[in-house]
Amino acid sequence: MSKLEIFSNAGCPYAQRTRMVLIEKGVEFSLTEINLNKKPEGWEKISPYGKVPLLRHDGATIYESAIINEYLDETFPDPPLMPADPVGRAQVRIWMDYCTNRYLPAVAQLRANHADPAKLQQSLEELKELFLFMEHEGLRKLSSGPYWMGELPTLVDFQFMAFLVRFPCYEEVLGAEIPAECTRLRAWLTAMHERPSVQATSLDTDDYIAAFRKRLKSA
Ligand SMILES: N[C@@H](CCC(=O)N[C@@H](CS)C(=O)NCC(=O)O)C(=O)O
Repeated sequence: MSKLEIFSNAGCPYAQRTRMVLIEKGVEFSLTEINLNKKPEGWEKISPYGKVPLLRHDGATIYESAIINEYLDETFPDPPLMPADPVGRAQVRIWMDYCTNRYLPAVAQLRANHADPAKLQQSLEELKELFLFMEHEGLRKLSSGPYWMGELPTLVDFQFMAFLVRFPCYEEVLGAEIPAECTRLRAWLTAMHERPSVQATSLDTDDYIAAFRKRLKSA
């Protein structure tokens, strides 16, 4: 098998997405840990955006985590992480887009408003609406679980999970919560936490929380 090389950072959720998919695929790879506070000399020549994750494979350089993950799924089709039917694949992409363009901006708003109680409350309400939408328009309509699209995980599960493993930061520090009526979402989270790929790539929750507090202080 030709060599797969991933440039990563242990604390980066985007890199975690890709490491989870590599583990799910069971492919061999070498990992180079990049210190993002002191990037190695010549890094800009390796990574066009200066970011992790970045994959090198067969002489190609692939970057942007969601694109890397689709590349990995096409290159190593077993086990498949995309549904076989075009509608299913479209649904996966709709919810991956939701993660990037709706969920992530909502948690960014929470962080930005953390010091203003009224604005924080408003951001918490907005996040709650997003979770309810994920529950009712996504999970409940698409499958009976345990994963987003049914009995087997697909790319959308890893897309979200890299961020949901960090959700305890928002619960503990900012008082966010996944509404009790989001039973499918909660069961999804439990199922995802049990996957070896998630366990192998996640840090300790206390470490996430400590890093989060530091990040808010320096914001
Ligand atoms: N959209 C990118 C985001 C990647 C990203 O923001 N990576 C961060 C670490 S979590 C990074 O490398 N930051 C370094 C920098 O921007 O200089 C992806 O999905 O891969």
